[in-house]
Amino acid sequence: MKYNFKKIETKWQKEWAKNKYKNQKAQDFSKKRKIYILDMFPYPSGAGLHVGHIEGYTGSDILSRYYRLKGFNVLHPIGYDAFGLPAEQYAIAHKINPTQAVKENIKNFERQLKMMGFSYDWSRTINTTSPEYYKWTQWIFLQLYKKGLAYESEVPVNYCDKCKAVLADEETENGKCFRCGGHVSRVNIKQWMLKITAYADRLLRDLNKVNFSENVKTMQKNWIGKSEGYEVTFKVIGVQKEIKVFTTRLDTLFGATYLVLAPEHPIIKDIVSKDQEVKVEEYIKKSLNKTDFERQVESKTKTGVATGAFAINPGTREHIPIWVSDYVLMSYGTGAIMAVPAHDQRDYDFAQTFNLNIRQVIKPFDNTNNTTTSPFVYDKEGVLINSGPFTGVKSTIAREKIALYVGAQKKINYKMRDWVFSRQRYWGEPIPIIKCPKCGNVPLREKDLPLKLPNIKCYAPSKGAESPLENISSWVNVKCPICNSDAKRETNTMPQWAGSSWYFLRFLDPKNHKMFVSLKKEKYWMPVDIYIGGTEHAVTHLIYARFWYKFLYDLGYVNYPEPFVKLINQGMILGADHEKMSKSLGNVVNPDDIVKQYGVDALRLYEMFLGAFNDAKPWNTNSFVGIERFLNKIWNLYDEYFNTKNEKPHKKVNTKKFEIIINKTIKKVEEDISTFGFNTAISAMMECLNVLTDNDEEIKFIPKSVLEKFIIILSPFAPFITEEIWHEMFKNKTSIQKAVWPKYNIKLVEDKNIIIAVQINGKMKGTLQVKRDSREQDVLTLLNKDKKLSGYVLGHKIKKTIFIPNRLINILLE
Ligand code: ANZ
Ligand code: ZN
Repeated sequence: MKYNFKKIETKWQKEWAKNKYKNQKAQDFSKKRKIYILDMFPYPSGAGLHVGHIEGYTGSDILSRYYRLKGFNVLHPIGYDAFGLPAEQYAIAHKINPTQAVKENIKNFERQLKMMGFSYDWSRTINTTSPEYYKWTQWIFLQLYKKGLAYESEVPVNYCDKCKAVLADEETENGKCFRCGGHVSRVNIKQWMLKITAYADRLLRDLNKVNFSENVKTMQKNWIGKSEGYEVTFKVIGVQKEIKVFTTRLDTLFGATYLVLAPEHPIIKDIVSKDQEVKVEEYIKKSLNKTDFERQVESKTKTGVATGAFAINPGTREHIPIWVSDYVLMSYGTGAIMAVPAHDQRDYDFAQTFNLNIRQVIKPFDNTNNTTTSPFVYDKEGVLINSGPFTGVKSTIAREKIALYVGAQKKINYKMRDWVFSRQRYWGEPIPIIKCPKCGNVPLREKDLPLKLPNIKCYAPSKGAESPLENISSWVNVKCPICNSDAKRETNTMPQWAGSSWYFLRFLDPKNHKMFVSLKKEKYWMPVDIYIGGTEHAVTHLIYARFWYKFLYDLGYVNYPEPFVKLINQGMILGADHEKMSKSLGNVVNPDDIVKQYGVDALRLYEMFLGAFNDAKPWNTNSFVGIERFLNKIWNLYDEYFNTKNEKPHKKVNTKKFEIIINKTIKKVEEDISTFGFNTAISAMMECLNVLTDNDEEIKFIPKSVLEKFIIILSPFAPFITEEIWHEMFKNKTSIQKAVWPKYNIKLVEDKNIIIAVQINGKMKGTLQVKRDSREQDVLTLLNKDKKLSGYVLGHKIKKTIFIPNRLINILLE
């Protein structure tokens, strides 16, 4: 009989909905041990769930179901991150309101998530675009504002000259507008900023407190980009001006043969010589249209222009030329560098292009001859040469000595910039600020939150560097809450990342009207024990969320220094062609189609069996055959056992092998789940099933408890078929979600003989195979029989032995 997944899965989908998913509800303050298992909540796009979502969500669902069976109080919530550009673009394209579009998309997502049997606590669902939710996003913004961590600043943005509109980075392609192909230039506009740099050091340091992959930690470290060096001052000749540079290699000062300023550097106009003025101006104009990213692209040919001015190298006292080049960024350090072409590749390329002086001042430790001309840029540590009083000093030591000599200051710089927190868009959280001509920026009173988005007809980006909200005069024009004069609302909205920076806290207390989360519930549930999602959020979201959480911690609203204890990254599921799934390649797999053809359990098992959880892996429809066979075999086994009448003739069957395999499998599945080895857990269950079904004659003699245990350990992976068997064959009245994870019998699992280590005087000398739980005396007897090992002891007196059963014996000789 073939397993009828369609009928059975539909039945349980309805049944679970009917009892309001009560078995997956998390209990606040339960005495049971808590575990918070969090998915990165989805962006509800029009396309519905992607097979990549299903991969991560199945993994977290297996964990959640497993820990419930283990007796934990599991919190496993889901919600929707629905503000942002894609929803707005979808709404513009389909000529519907974004609110409406989001509503429809969420409905579809929820249908699919429930179809998949994901055991979320559905009573805690949130949606970042609902006013009850974004009230608190706005509230957190106000706290940041009050602490001086939200401020306004002129910042360059992408601006399409043709559309006359501000573009997000992802709306530009190679310096062209994605909509009209027009030229994109950089213009400065006033933007809201969040001072995330104030947390740079803690965001870096506290990476020690969390269990993220090395890969993610490195990405975060690089993004924060801590750099320790010195600031040195160079005097400009002929004018009363100084140029400060930031360098990590002050030891190379005697090799600094010119200075370079970023084109935006304000000092340029004060120092440029008459004859270079026009050239310099032209160069500056050209480079201002490039983004910082384009300017940093490594290329051998550097561009630049001389200012005609000179500075004094404070080490050598030489006069060195001052240049302007866009490979120096205004946004880092001081916007000026001392160039050391012998020891820095970019400086070397620049010096080559413009025929500037190159002087070697560091030689490698192992290089004895004093080569002053080197074709290679030597950028490592070494010993100083050509450096006056510092010649012969090690580079690492020379830095401090030279700093004293020239009066340079120690300085720490970060690559990380403050977070640009405003968008000239409709579909985001309104920023709760009123702009009063007399009082300046006035924050809304907390009792006036949420500040709702007005319903408008046209939410396309407006012409000019303004938000479409600018045109809604009834919304924009207000009285100042302080002085009652005519004032205007801030019309920029928050970026896509705002709502996701704290959503994991709202799940703990989603209906609280007084606070974003109660301190007590926060204390009970946080931190998130396991966070699962793709690496595409390794920086951005994961840094923003850590930043907001630390900020709330400093204000005393949350209880821990870090929000996420452990982060697990699922690997990307590629198309069958090994390419990233995309509409344009036509290799996208629709989960609804798969479910129709093979069923939910099959899709869940298939995705988990495809490969290691964190590896990238291509889709391969052929492998469904094996999964289908597995499910049918399970069904037939239980059907045969429970539903066939004809007892087999009585012959002696040794059931010990069934006991052994089920105990081994329980142990293996348990270990694999706790290390996210879902694919190997499934293999182990397949092997177990093979043993159980090996001989048709014997099926009737399998102990019922073995079959029961098997169905329980399979249930986190395949919740539908197991629930059906649990009810219809084992005749249970409650859900398999209420079952208890079976304990394995260690005696049946472990092999009788084990290997222990043998040490003589604390040094490892070999190993011995002994019976499990052997006593010290037995081990010594065996050791004396061993040819090699007995040799170490023979003729010596034993002073003492240290014996750790099943692990080690250490013999100390006199
Ligand atoms: C002299 C020097 C000699 C440097 C040498 C390096 C090697 P990180 O580690 O990234 O902080 N630099 C400083 N400010 C810059 C800016 N605004 N734009 C472009 N480059 C800048 O790198 C610090 C080094 O990058 C600094 O140390 C400076 O070059 C350059 F053998 O100074 B160095
Ligand atoms: Zn006012």
